[in-house]
Amino acid sequence: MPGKLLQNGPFGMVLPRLRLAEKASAQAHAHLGNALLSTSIGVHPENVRLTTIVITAFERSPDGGRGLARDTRVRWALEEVGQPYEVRPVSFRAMKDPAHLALHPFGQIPTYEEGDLALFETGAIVFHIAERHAGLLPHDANARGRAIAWMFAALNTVEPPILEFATAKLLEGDKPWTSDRLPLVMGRIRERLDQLSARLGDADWLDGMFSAGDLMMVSVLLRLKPSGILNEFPNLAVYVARGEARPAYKRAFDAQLAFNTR
Ligand code: GTB
Repeated sequence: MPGKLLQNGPFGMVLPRLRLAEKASAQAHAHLGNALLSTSIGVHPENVRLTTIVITAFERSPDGGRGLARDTRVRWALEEVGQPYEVRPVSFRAMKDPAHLALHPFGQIPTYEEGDLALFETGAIVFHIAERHAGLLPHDANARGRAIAWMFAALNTVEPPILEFATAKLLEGDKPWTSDRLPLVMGRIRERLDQLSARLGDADWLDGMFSAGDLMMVSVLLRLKPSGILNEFPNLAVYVARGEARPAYKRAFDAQLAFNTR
């Protein structure tokens, strides 16, 4: 169910997609053992939507559609829970305009609009989606708490050195200190990957069933794929591949690729 370039009126594309939402919801309920009631047609009331979800994405992602921009993780979350969405492209210039700054104080993508709710920050957006729809957070309160902890770990503990690497290499690659700095940054990444690898062991996912914690962790680790460093940690490389193999990820990836090559 690829995200759609915004071109419909307020309720466009929503109802025809209910069948997919219904299927995803049923799968999610079976998957996580969610005890919430379903309607007679199998759609949980939470998943019946009359408001279109609209996210923003780069008008043209600098990665040309390799899925590294952060709208991909939001698309993935929406695909996992079977929620249709539309995508509004934003140019680099428009990102700093007052209209976009009203949605995102730091002038970035992605943003998320749903009726009168507007969100920024992918952590908050994915958490919101996971809270509202079955499929990304376990029903058991403790397991849910641990899944949320993994979301924070991905964003607060694992992603920072990865971003430092991207900054050192892409933005400051020509600076005189880069050759000294890069090995230090790589060392910090390796330390985190080593710890993560030890915790994951030979499990499929970080804590039982696939959750929003895995979605966020895989999304963060994907940024390292081109560097080859993930291959030093075979269980993490397989973990990332397992995430990429999920049908919802594939749909999200394909949608952002189509969007960036339209
Ligand atoms: N903490 C915020 C969140 O998680 O939502 C960070 C959002 C963010 O960094 N957005 C970036 C952005 O809008 C796009 S995703 N940048 C424009 C700006 O700041 O002016 C980061 C990104 C961009 C490009 C690639 N790429 O081409 O490989 C990968 C990731």
